[in-house]
Amino acid sequence: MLRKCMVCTLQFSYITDKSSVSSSLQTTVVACDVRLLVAVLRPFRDVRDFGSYNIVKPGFVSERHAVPEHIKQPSYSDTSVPHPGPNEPEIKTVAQIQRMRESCRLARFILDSVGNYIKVGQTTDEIDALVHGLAIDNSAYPSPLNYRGFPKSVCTSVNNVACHGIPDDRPLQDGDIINVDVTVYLNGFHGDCSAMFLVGDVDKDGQALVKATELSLERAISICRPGEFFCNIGNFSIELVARKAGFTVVPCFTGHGIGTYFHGPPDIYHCYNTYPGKMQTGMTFTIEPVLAQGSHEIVILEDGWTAVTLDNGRTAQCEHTVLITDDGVEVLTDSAA
Ligand SMILES: [Co+2]
Repeated sequence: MLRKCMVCTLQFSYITDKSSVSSSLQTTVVACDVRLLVAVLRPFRDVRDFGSYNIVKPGFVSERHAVPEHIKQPSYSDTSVPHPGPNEPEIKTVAQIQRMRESCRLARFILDSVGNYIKVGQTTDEIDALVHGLAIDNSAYPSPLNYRGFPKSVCTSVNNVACHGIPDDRPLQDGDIINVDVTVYLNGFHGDCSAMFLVGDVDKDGQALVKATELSLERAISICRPGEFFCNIGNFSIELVARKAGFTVVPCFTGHGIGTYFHGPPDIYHCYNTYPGKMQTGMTFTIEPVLAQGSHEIVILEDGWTAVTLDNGRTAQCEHTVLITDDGVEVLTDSAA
């Protein structure tokens, strides 16, 4: 989900009114100064620093696929505007949790099925058709379709596309890394997961990026339990793994609460943050870090969705929906679930 990140908020307060920035934030403001300098100098940097891969530009987007009338549709399927979610993180009942399990299991099944077909020459439009067909065949609505106007049934983000890539006619190339993000709406509940796939021979830098991203998600899940602060997902797991591996966390994409709504509270920040609140038994939310090879700065293209890195470095993302349980956490979108 796209949000204005905490880091950007700090930059903004610096530009408009320096005196309003408290002394405790001075270090961050200095860091912003350094980043500004890096941004100015970046055009002189050689893109080959990031390894061997193709820089992706959006292609032709085909017509969206139809959804048969018997499929239960979410609030936004016609209007593109979702009903608001709850104001606070929701504690789910046993019956609601069972529904979440079913939608999450289907999302994972579709993601795994599509992953088996990914190969050089396949277009992301073909991946979209597969995801759409599998959702419909299983009586589910592909959640991204028309969510705030998103034109297709799945997000496919390749190489320098950080998030929310729109499936199009670009054939996958040898050496691409691709994130496929599948969400389905089944029996009134959304289940959401994404994974990275390596296309053909991916260079060492790309492989290391994907590995670190997967590890950061694993670490984040490992700290989840009742009483844990949401902010520690970013502070004590994902940032540490990313930095140790030499990558940056892209702050503007957050995990989110999920249920009868696609996106709701809590916000799950993957970067250093002070987001308030603790996990409680019965909460369901996603964790979906995006790690970048270079700068964390992102540009949204004219289509209003495709988020690319400013420096053309590659990114990787992976995602699970989790349930907080009395003794820890259950990964609802795990392959084995
Ligand atoms: Co998500």
